[in-house]
Amino acid sequence: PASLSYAARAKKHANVSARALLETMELKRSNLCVSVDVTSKSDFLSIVDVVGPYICLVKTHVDIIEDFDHTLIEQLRELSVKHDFLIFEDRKFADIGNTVALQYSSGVYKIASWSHITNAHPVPGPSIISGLASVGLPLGRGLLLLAEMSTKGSLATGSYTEEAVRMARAHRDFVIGFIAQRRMDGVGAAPGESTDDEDFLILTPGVGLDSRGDSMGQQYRTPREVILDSGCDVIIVGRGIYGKGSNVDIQAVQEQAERYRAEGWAAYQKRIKST
Ligand code: UP6
Repeated sequence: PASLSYAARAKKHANVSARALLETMELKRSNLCVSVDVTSKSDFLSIVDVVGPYICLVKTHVDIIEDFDHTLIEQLRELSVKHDFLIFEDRKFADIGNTVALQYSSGVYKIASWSHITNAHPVPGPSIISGLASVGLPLGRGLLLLAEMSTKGSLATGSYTEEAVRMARAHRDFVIGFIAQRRMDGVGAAPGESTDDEDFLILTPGVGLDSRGDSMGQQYRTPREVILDSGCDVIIVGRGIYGKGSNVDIQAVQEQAERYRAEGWAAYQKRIKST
């Protein structure tokens, strides 16, 4: 899949959300997902509105918003229609099937009702996928497994990563890909097992153009390293776009979104031409 265009992959993908994401990427010429990790509703919405034209996906941590109420979700959905992007709640589920099904469907946030894509740690084993699928699959949602992390000293390496890919391979109707730092094609496959027909999307956090990390273990690579050298599909950028201070400079946010979109797309074009 690394050498195929997003459009060609969209045509073949069986999952509704994966297909919609790939189509949006092609249409908007964007493999940029912005991670909007701010704590006020008004900052959140103004950032989403200004980056909207440049992105294929918005990533949320809805539980960090101080003044959350469901008008936020309504406005986010309106913006997703206005600018044509999908929504990814970065919930990182990690519990038993029954509990994650409740956390996904219910509570204050009702994530499944508005988030096209969410993610889970594979640590509980395959039951986390069936628990989430019982809620998400009838709604046409997609799940990403965290096969690797961007942080220094991450334990998600080696056989853990391989097991994550095997778990996904057994649930390809609902698991559409991974949070990872590189392509996972064929990872963990048995000798002689053909994985040619699988197409997992790789969404990659830890992306920055002006910094190599933060003081809390985050590590950054450039869009080119991520998309061209490592074969990932979507760059996830947070502070590189909305800044670090408490005051959001909306003009600067727009400029950075444009810049990251252009970098990510150029790296993708180079990749599909070079293979
Ligand atoms: N994230 C990572 N690394 C992972 C998984 N998820 O950074 O391995 C998430 C963080 C944050 C975003 O929860 O929302 O991606 C990265 O933000 P940043 O670009 O501001 O560092």
